[in-house]
Formats: sequence, C-alpha cells, structure tokens
Amino acid sequence: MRLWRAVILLNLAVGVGLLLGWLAWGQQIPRLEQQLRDAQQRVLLVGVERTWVVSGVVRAVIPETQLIVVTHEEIPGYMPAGMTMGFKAASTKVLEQARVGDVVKFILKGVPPDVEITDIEREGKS
Ligand SMILES: [Cu+2]
Repeated sequence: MRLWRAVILLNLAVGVGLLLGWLAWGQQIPRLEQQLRDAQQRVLLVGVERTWVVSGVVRAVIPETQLIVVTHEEIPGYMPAGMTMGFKAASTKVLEQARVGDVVKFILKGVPPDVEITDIEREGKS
C-alpha cells in the first residue's frame, strides 16, 4: 500500500471515530446543560439574593404590618405550593395594589428568609 493511501485511510478512521463520539456524547451536552440549569433553579443558595415570579391569591392585606397574606404556588427552591402566608410589601404602593380575593402574579425578591413583594399584578378574581 502506498503511503498516501495509508494516510487517507487513517484520516477517515479518525473522522469516523470523531463523528461516532460526537453522536454518542456531544448530543448529550444540551440535555446536561438543561438539567444543570433546572438543578440550579431548585437549590436555595443561602445568602444570595433571589427573585421569583410567583402566582397566588390575596387572602388579606394588613397595612399595620405592611403584610400581604397570599396562598401561593410553588416558589422553586424555597417553598412548596399551597401555603398561605404573609409577605412584606416593599412599599405602600405595592400594598395598595393588593386586593383581597385577587388572583395575582407578584415579584418576590430578597435574601431568604428576608424576602418582600416588590411588585404585584392582578390577573383576575378568585
Ligand atoms: Cu410560603
């Protein structure tokens, strides 16, 4: 066999090997990256400021303590769904936007457990 034939065959073998390797492993990378992102979403990093967009229903508004009591959906990495609890409103404006019985989406922001509602938006009536 001539040398150039051996070189071409070797290159082809390496090329096929790389292709098979990419097919086997390379295509897993996007899936692994997605899993990593999901896991990071679920882990509560202590001492790190977090922001969540949370759905819920307003149950009470307590101006004296600046609290909005809501039954909320899951807050990933922080709280399960179905809890009814009070969150501090970041401002009087936010507090005034909350009405008992409203179905809302709100922004919860802070370093857990020191979190507060920085914005609230009405989506409907329960
Ligand atoms: Cu809760």
